[in-house]
Amino acid sequence: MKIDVLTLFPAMFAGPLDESIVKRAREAGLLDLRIHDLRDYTHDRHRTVDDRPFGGGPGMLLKPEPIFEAVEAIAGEGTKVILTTPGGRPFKQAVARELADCESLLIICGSYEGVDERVREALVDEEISIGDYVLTNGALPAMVMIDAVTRLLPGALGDEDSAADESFSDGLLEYPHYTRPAEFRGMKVPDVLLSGHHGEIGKWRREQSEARTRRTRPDLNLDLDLKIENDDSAEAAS
Ligand code: 21W
Repeated sequence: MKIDVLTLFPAMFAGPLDESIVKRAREAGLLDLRIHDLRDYTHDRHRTVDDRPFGGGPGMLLKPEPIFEAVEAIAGEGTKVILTTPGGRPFKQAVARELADCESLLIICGSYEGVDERVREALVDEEISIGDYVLTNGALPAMVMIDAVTRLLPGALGDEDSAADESFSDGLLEYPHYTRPAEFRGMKVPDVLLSGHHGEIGKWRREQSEARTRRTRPDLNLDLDLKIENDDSAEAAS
């Protein structure tokens, strides 16, 4: 997969995408990632990328010319063009899966108060936000999306990581994990985990996952109630 990023802050991308799984995916040729400086697509002495909004008001907008030039130079026929913006579609795991199926993405990082509307109208296929909080620009959101998408590329995760992912796919939060020692500073690992009874261990983990999900993510509860009922009936039937 190819991902191009258009940003005013290319230096922010050095580091997060040169470590861990994303680094490995790039080295393995699974991910071809290229960071482009929007200022390289200006022609004036001051490398101007922003201007004041028609109609007045505070703040500056990204002007259309450099973005149009950059997208026309970088994007191919089948490239999906994404704009990071606080008003975009919420980024969820399902969105990451959709994007991971694309051959080529171009992520335009929003900045300042926004971009000239003609960029959206003519260039952008999809606007995405990573959550309801205010950041300074779209560089971190771009990195978050790249990280989430990259680990979904076939071959990006080692076998152990892939297996661990399965336990998330039932929509519950993770149960508590322990490793050695069995007692640490007076804190004991729950007996059931040392018992060797795999049926009991599975039941305990399920209960812990459900309790945690109810406590910290009550917004997921509608789904959870249905799931628990369905799982119970499935177990009873088998
Ligand atoms: C912050 C840009 C605020 C524009 C109403 C009208 C990209 C982001 C960003 C930023 C404004 C994402 C205003 C989660 C984020 C991003 C910078 C709006 C004032 N209000 N996901 N105009 N959070 N943020 N400016 O901040 O570009 S994805």
